[in-house]
Amino acid sequence: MKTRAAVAYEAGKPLEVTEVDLEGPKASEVLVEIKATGLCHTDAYTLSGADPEGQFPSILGHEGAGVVVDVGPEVKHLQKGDHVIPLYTPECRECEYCLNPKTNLCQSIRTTQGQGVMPDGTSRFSIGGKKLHHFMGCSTFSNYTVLPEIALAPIRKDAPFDKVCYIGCGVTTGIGAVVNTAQVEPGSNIVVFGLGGIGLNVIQGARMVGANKIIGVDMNDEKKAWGERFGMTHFVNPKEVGGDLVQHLIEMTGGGADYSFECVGNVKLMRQALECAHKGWGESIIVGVAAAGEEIATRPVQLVTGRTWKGTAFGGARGRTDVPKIVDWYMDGKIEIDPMITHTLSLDEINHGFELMHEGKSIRSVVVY
Ligand code: NAD
Ligand code: AHE
Ligand code: ZN
Repeated sequence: MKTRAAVAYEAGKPLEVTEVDLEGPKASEVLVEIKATGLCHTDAYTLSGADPEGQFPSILGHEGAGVVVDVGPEVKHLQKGDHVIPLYTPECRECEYCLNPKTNLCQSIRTTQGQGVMPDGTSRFSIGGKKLHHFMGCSTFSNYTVLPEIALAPIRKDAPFDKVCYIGCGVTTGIGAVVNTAQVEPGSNIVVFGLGGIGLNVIQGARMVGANKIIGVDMNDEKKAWGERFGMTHFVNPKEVGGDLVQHLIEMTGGGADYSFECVGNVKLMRQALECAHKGWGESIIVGVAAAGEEIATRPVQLVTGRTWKGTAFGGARGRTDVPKIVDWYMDGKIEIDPMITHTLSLDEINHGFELMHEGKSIRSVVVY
């Protein structure tokens, strides 16, 4: 079939919206009509050329929601008409990782996913007979896409696609980092570096679990009001801190953060986030994705004296199990999504969405097909 998609032909170049060819689903695969997709900073990161797994030409996008329109042979759990959210972290429920309660990182299709192809090693997308790569196993910047069944979470039919698509990455990553990875206890003091589409969800997750001080750190003063809107209690712009930022945060938290979260992808901030964590027990969670070649550093004594450095992917969530629950949280008013979706665009306007992101003017832009 033909479908409209935004194609990333080359690193650092705008996407080109065009008609592409899409092959139907093979065994254990599902054809999905994507109704809406968010634009995450990770899409911009890969488009920039800094992602060692970046493949070109490709169809980016990994924060979608849509409807099953066809299923391939051997599909067991989904049928036409089901509403779904694509999962860049699938959940096969069979691999060594899925069977270990300590991780959400299903590895059953991770290798081919990173190569930009389906689990059988081929692509379903092409243009003029030339192969286009899939991205993060999702490629939601295409109106229709094919995914393995294990990479789709079924969701309730009354959930609005243009809002719950954000649960496909940003919402789950931020809230999950708090609830699953850090397991923040009520009364904890937390520091969040970067108040974008991920950091604000860390903030609302911290509010949800009853954190005490929720301190947001961002270079953009406009993020102060955004943070406060979702539960931030204090705002710090590093440019306005006279002395050392880490010392300042330690003083604000009365000895250090119980939990800190780096939601930017900057290795210097990762160090500051670790070092503002409380001696003896503070945990720092890396959420941001840093470019190839970047490395983190700290004095080992920071860990010797009881701080823990952790990372999280997709907020530690097991998608097929947890995503439907997060959709319920949204539908029940337990978490907010609507105010964070600052811009709704057509597919033709997708490059404008990336401009808004780079200019710091959006929290989330969503493309509605
Ligand atoms: P975003 O662009 O919406 O937000 C980034 C924020 O960081 C902005 O508010 C910006 O002003 C702020 N910032 C930039 N430099 C700063 C600095 N030096 N000090 C303080 N604040 C600074 O991005 P996003 O969509 O929220 O994504 C954030 C990061 O999380 C990205 O690296 C993205 O790739 C990553 N991410 C990781 C996962 C995961 O599973 N681990 C999932 C989604 C996104
Ligand atoms: N390909 C990148 C890694 C990027 C990365 O860490 N991705 C996160 C999700 S970001 C979503 O917006 C992730 O899921 N990581 C787990 C994994 O298996 O990659 C690089 O730099 O190599
Ligand atoms: Zn993302």
